[in-house]
Amino acid sequence: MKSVWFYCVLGLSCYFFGLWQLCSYRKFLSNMMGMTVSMSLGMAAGLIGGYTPVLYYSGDLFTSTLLGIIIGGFFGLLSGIPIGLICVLEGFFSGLMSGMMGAMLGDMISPPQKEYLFYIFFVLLLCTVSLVVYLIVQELSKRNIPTKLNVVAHPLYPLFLLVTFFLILPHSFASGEPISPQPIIIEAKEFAYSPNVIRLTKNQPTEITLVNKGNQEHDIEIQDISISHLQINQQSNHHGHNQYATNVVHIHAKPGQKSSVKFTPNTIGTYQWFCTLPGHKESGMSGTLIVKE
Ligand SMILES: [Cu+2]
Repeated sequence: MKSVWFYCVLGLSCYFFGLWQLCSYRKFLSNMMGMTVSMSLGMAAGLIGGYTPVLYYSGDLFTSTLLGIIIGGFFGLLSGIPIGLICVLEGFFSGLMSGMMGAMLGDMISPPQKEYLFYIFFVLLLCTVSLVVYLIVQELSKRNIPTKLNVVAHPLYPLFLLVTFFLILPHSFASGEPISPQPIIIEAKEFAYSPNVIRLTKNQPTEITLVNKGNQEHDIEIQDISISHLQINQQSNHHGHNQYATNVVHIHAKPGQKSSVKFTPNTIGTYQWFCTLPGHKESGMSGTLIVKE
């Protein structure tokens, strides 16, 4: 996930450039314009800033949202400082909101999609900063003050932005690679699983399908495993809902049927799974799941 940091650093540089311009030319902006500009800057930076904790606390919605609020609020507050106290307050709350949105959204999507969302947030931030600079340039030109920032008012500037966006487009996004989960198929019969050892990669979406080739009902239960984005796809099941985060994976299939679940394992380790039907585990229906880095 190196490229995520790339967008973060690039986004932060853009933000501080915009903030610097806002500080330098504050006196040429009306109060209304100053407020709007600082709030937009705070919100755009809050989105990307609030999103970063997700890189460390994926699956822990509370921590990532809390940190998102703090980081977003900080950027919003910072954006309001050049304008005044009211803007500090306004910026703080708008940054807080967008930080929270960024963190929540970031935690709900699957890891390969995170990069795209970072990219979108970055584009949003770059556009906001460009617009801020453009507004400043307009005010300066009204007063006939020469500035090097005129470049953003150049007709070719949108073209420059387009080329930039294209060049930094996430590679896999540009090549159209589908974001598909790693598929695992486990067959069950009386009283064994095949295979009975499976290996998954941490933070990579997975789809496990249980194919029941036996004459009795069978299931797979993996307990005490930290997972997120659980999606259950089975007809005859009382767990027929989507859960955000849990620590149990349960797949159940009637004789001759199959069921599948999608989830993302969050921590490395070795886990045991087994069939919960009475006596099946003891008869040999158990297996091992290894989650590696
Ligand atoms: Cu069984």
